[in-house]
Amino acid sequence: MPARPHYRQRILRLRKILHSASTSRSFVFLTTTNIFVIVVLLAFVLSSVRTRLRRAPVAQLSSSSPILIKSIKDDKYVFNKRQQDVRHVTRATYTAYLNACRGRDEFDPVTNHCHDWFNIGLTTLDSLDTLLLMKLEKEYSISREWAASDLSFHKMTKKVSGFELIIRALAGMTSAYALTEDTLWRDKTVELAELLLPWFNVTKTGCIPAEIRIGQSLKDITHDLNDVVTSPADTGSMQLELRSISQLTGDPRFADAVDRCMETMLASLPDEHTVPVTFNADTAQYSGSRETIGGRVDSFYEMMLKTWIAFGKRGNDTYLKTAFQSGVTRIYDRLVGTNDAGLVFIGERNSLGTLSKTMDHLVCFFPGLLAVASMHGLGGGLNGTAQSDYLPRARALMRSCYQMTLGTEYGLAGEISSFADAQPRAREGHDNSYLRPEIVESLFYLNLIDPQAGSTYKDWGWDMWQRMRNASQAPGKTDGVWCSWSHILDQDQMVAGGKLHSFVIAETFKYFFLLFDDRDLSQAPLPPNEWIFNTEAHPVRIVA
Ligand code: DMJ
Repeated sequence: MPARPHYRQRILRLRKILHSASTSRSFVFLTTTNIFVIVVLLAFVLSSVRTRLRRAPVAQLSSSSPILIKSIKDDKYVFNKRQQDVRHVTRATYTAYLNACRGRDEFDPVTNHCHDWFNIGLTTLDSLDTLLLMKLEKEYSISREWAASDLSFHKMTKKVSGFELIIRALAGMTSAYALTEDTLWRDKTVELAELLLPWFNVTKTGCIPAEIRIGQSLKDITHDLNDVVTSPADTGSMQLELRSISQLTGDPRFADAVDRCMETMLASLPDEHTVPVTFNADTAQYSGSRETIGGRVDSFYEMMLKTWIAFGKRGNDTYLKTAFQSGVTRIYDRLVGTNDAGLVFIGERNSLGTLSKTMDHLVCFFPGLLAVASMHGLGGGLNGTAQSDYLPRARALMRSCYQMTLGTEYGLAGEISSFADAQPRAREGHDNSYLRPEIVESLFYLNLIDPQAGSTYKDWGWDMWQRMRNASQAPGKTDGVWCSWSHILDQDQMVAGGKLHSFVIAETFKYFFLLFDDRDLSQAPLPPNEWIFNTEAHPVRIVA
């Protein structure tokens, strides 16, 4: 740092004096003024060093940081034909987004309309690691350039979902940093995490409210407390992400905040049922008699297990493992049914206690999660054969989820499928396809983890992909640009379009691409014994 101009002359004078002091005994010439100048200079230097330490690297990497040192370019593996097709579709869809809506959150591939809810180019932040894994270098570097020059979190002027911001944007950037070690992503990650942190201090439990305003001063934040009514998924699924920031920076505040919330949430869980759908972040009370592991609850279960695994299954985290295991027991006691064809489903129990004969697309993350749990020794481990063991349960659910895609000609499962008949089919009124990831996500895990997998799950995935490939093409667009669909039960009624959710590239395409990889568990990129994917498919390295 250059000395301020008005100090220059004094410094020169001091130099002269010190020089003559070294050659003669003229040290006595150090006058009071000069001593004063030295003190001021020292104070100035010290304070600027302190300011630097305060501003900078929160981002100093702790020595145990689980950073992947891997140049994706050096990876010699050649993508096979199936992967190349997924890559082609990803490139086409992402390019259509860039052309129509670069810098905007999401887009409709049919109309080219842009949608904003965060105002931070969400699709870009959510897609980074997919682009890297697929070596879509041009698309990645356009995205990086945009982020370096235009990404500003202060453009988030409206209330936004803290959960979605964390699982998609924050985690997207953290993973991009883990894969590239590009400090742009580290700095942006830390900047956003700092803006999020005050929101863990506004409720009585220390849990983040459902909706937050980024960049608002803490004084104003307290006016938004009607957002304390939230859901277990929204509030209790960010431990992995925030702990990772502490791992990255060596600063424990992020982990402390989210751990405190999670401990409260688990300590207040009601005994008899599965996790209720509503959580009050002020009173720590759960409410709602509907029972489900679909929306509002899903990732709460997922993150108990994944956080326990990601941070080395340490003793202090045993509460997460135990909560997950008793959650699985409750789910099987309360929500599991079998249809006439013997297909197992996880339905919903309503306030009268009746179990629906349905399964949500969102629920199909669960077979994959059970497989991960068994790989880490839970529920009978990889050799479990008992009915209540996790891997046999995962296989049975996986079959049902795959069957949900066979209910229409197109390989598209609806938001909710009915299991009232032998063949599950999208339920009327819920027969929309947003190209969600959960079924292929579970296929990806089962394929790598299940010792009995053979080619079954890959074959199912390929069958799904081909049928989706025929059905999902956006009308009038370049080959490979996919879009959402509604009314998928009836070919004549099907309507293309609506916003393409950022999770399609972040998750659906990524999981297909990884499922089709020919390498086995020991060689696989991002194998599930070394990496944990957050609920939006962003990889986090497991701490050994
Ligand atoms: C994703 O944003 C995440 O997987 C989330 O946990 C729930 N659902 C969507 C995709 O369906």
